[in-house]
Amino acid sequence: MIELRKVGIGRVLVGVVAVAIAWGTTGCGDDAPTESSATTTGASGRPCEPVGAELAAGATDRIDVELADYVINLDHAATRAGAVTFVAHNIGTEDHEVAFLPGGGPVPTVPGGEPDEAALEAAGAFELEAFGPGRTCDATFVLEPGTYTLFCVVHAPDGRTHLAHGMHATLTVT
Ligand SMILES: [Cu+2]
Repeated sequence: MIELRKVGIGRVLVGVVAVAIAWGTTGCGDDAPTESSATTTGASGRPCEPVGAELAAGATDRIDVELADYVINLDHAATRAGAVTFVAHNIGTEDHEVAFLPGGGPVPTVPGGEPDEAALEAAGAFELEAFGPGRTCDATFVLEPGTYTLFCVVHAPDGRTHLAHGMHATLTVT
């Protein structure tokens, strides 16, 4: 019950600050690359769709996030509660996203390894949508204290998710 209550709080928070990118509303995890609309030299794949730009001016921390095939590296993995800007750099060769699971721990999956969309939605998961190699994309979220699992469930060429290839990290918010 305690876990459920925590998740409920996270969901309310997300509902306030990140309605537009709530889990399950955007076809997250779709692996089909869209036609490139790159305007930056060397960039490809999906364009960046920034999140929370209106919150960025009030951010109290900036975390640089490197997205590689298939690793998420945070330049620091602990921060304070409040508005936090994530500057995500896709240095890999595939599209990558940054999804957040409030409460931390393993990302729920269904048999076969696909993300459990219903469980993620119930947990208040939210995300910076996938964007292509060579791109940098910003997302600002208001974070409550707690642990968050950051992960990517874009599909690799082998059909498995990037998460299944180990693409996840942990962020601690105090
Ligand atoms: Cu990825």
